[in-house]
Amino acid sequence: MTVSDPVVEAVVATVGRSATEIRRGLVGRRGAADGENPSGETQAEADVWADDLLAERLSSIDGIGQYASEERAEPLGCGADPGTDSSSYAVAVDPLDGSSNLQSNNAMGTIFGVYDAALPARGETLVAAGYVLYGPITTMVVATEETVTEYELTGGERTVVERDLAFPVEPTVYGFGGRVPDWPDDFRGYAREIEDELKLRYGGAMIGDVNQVLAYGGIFGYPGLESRPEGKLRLQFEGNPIGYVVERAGGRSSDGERSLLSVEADELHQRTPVYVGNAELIDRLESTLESGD
Ligand code: AHM
Ligand code: MG
Repeated sequence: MTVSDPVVEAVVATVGRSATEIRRGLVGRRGAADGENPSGETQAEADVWADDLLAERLSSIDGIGQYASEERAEPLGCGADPGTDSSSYAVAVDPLDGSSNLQSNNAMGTIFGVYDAALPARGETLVAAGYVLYGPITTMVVATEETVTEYELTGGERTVVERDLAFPVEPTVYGFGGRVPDWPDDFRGYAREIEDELKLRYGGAMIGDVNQVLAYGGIFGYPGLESRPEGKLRLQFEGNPIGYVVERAGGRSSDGERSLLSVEADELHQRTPVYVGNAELIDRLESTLESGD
């Protein structure tokens, strides 16, 4: 099943084909690279390598005017400016989400968002978003204006495993990032309630954790912390694309007050608290944070 917009289809096909190579290329690249990313985090060799590979391929697609990633300070201009040319899109990528899991050999992902605007941009300008999950099987979830589809990836080919992916009605699992003593009191109160209702599943890679929430129903969150109120995850590369996928699948996303897709984008690497999951759980979270209980 292909995506109807040819530029989006080219992005999806490129990420899908590259994923098999990225997975193979992780062997021997688990160590730290010399530099830090623009968020001040240590980069793994694999982060830098996957970014270079995706930059080269995605920036050569006709109709892509900007390539931006968590691993590079500025967007790469590679065609007509998506801010002024309506036939040009920008693509934002987290080449290896959860790359600290390389050390322990746990799940990781690749995230992408296709924006009909110059970056940084609000999530409302996304025309498609998705992610690859490097689990026991390599899968890809793609959300467009029309639908959400899950594929299995083998040898560069993508095979549909689920059409019209939708949130399970009954929530089952939850995962919250950050250390409990660093959580603000109101979020801690909410988390205590959730602990009594759902089962903990947290693996340290947002894509692995969000994919479980999509499969079983529930909530994933990386809250604003006492030590860092803006949280850890980045709006352009993580919050927006995942918010788009979750909302297209019938769930809700939030920064604690509003949909992630309506958060104002001021800086390319800006961070945001991220909450995604079944709508009623996100509604409840927003009411709790609003009342400060
Ligand atoms: P990364 O994209 O640089 O690897 O960082 C983001 C990751 C997310 O995948 C995950 O939700 C979070 O960081 C885990 O952080 P923590 O180790 O604080 O639980
Ligand atoms: Mg990430």
